Amino acid sequence: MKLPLPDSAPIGDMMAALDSAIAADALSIHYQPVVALASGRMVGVEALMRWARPDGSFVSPDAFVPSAEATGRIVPMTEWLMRRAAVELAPLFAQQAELYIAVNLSAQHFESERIVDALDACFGQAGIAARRVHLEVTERELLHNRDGLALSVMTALRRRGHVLALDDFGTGYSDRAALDRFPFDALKIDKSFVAAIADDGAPDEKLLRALVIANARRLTIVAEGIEHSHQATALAALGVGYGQGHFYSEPINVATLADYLAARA
Ligand code: G
Ligand code: G
Ligand code: MN
Repeated sequence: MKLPLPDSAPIGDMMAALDSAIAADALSIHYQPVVALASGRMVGVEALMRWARPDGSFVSPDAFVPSAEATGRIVPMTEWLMRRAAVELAPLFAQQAELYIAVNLSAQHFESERIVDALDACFGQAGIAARRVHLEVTERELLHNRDGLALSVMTALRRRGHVLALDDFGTGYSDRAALDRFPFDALKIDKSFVAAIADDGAPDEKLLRALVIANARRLTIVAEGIEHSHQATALAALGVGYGQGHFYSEPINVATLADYLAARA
């Protein structure tokens, strides 16, 4: 298999290349800081999978995560990510008692209880408490829920102390129904709502509606895709507690993350 493949390569080719990538240790993790909007303090990171081509560029997760999900590889890949992240972050987490990591989960993770023990095996063993491991899931992933299994997996995760966040809020068909059916603690406002904040800080009607929904359920709100200071200011004024985006930091590797934290300590 010749790399790099175009992002539009057929799924079989993509998976064969991905298998070689795993064998060649070409997967890595970038972490995007999440900050408290009022103070600018970093509170956590979102872990984002990266697949490096030999030339140093990255295959977009949008190109390989869907095929990994379709072929079942997302489960071992996520377990690899969790194990690696626990090792990479353990020193930082020991220094900064309040930091959390958010991991993106897929539909398959809600088809068995395997994820509950996998989280403990990866993070618990590394001394990272469950409350410091947040799990992000989109409404799309939960649509596949069969026999109430997703609900029991989520309930088990919460009982262990994990924090559950509904990702990409506002882009699903029935995000509100997902909030009513499943025990979420937090909601991540999709970047399209943040991008729609006008230069004068005026929010879009849809953003206001999303905030009403979140506040009525007392959910923690994290805004995604903050690129400009006026967006951060407007979101903070609207009562949004947390945010992430290029304005604060792009997703970065663990060494850069350590520098970022040191510079802001
Ligand atoms: O940085 P960005 O291009 O990283 O990510 C693109 C998309 O890929 C996002 O929707 C993100 O949630 C998804 N993604 C990144 N890493 C992972 C992962 O480890 N697991 C899953 N399921 N999705 C991921
Ligand atoms: O779908 P999810 O929210 O998990 O994925 C986050 C995605 O958003 C990743 O692809 C990440 O690289 C991207 N991202 C992070 N910060 C910004 C930003 O400020 N602007 C834009 N457009 N994308 C961002
Ligand atoms: Mn996410």
